[in-house]
Amino acid sequence: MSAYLKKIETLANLAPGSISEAKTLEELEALRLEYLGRKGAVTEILHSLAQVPAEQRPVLGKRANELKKEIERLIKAREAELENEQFDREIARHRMDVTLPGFKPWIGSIHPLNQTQARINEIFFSMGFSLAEGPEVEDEFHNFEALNTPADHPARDVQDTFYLEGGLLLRSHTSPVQVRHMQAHKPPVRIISPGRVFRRDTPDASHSPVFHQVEGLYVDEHVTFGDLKYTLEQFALQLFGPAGKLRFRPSFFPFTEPSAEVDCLCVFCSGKSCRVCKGTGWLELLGCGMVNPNVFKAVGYDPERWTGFAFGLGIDRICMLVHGINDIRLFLESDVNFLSQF
Ligand code: 2U9
Repeated sequence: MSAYLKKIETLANLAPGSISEAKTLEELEALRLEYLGRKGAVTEILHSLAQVPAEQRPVLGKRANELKKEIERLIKAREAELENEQFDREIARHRMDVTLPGFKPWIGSIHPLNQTQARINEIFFSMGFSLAEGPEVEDEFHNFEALNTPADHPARDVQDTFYLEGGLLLRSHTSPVQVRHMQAHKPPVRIISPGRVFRRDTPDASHSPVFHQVEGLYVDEHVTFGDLKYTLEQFALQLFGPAGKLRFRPSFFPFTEPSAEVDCLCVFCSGKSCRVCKGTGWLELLGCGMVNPNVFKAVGYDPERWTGFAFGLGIDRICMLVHGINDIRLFLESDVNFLSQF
């Protein structure tokens, strides 16, 4: 065998092993240069073909070219393998476990008081009432005077009301909204006024200096206590379902005469007596009555022609009843753990 052919066969034996052992693309590139580069072993063999006797050149030249092609093919194949391995490693590095529990997106919720207020509004809207709103800072006329609550009435005590400078105060109920509405509109009137009210109470589980009311007012000719009863009974049925049975007890408010406090049959024990109704079988729901003629006089309505009923309820209290919440202060604490339950 000629020395030339020996060189070719030595390379042909060596190259496949060394190429398949290349561990990285860099190592492979070094091998490519070693065999096929400008000064590479295969290139040198091809160059030195000129020194081979002319009659052997076609056979040896063919064999040398085959070797070159074979090495090129092996390098290409190994390159593809190494690239695949690198790709697999990348994938493994970024792999995620799709069986892991996902992150729950943080979604806000509507405050329970707003939910309860929206529900109460909806019920009265369905009965033809519309919304009336007014300022939280009021004067003594609209908060007390016009509501037949004279200057010596205990409700006007500084112990009960937040007084501001200049004869102003934080409204202690939403009734002044109705007073303003009547001053601005002729009867008939069919409004509800939900909103925030303020009283100087020491906070505890059932008292808060800031709480929420919905009051209602219905004024027309020939309005009776029967209309009031029916309206509130329908309200209770819509709010609590068939369990919403009412009981009216005589009471007193300066702005209504006659007046009543209204209890709902306990929705937790159906009147059998339980912890929520404190053994009475009844839950206090709201206060109401026929609008006192003095209130009509104060807003310029003729009390001989117009009659009306009014009612007031605490949204916080109803919301606590509906959801079994035992502390009114939770509504103002902005505790996400509490709020996100609703
Ligand atoms: C006008 C005339 C009369 C509104 C009324 C009540 C009875 C009542 C309480 C319920 C629980 C307040 O939030 S609470 O503490 N309210 O008992 N409110 S009658 O009477 C009015 C309102 C406006 C012009």
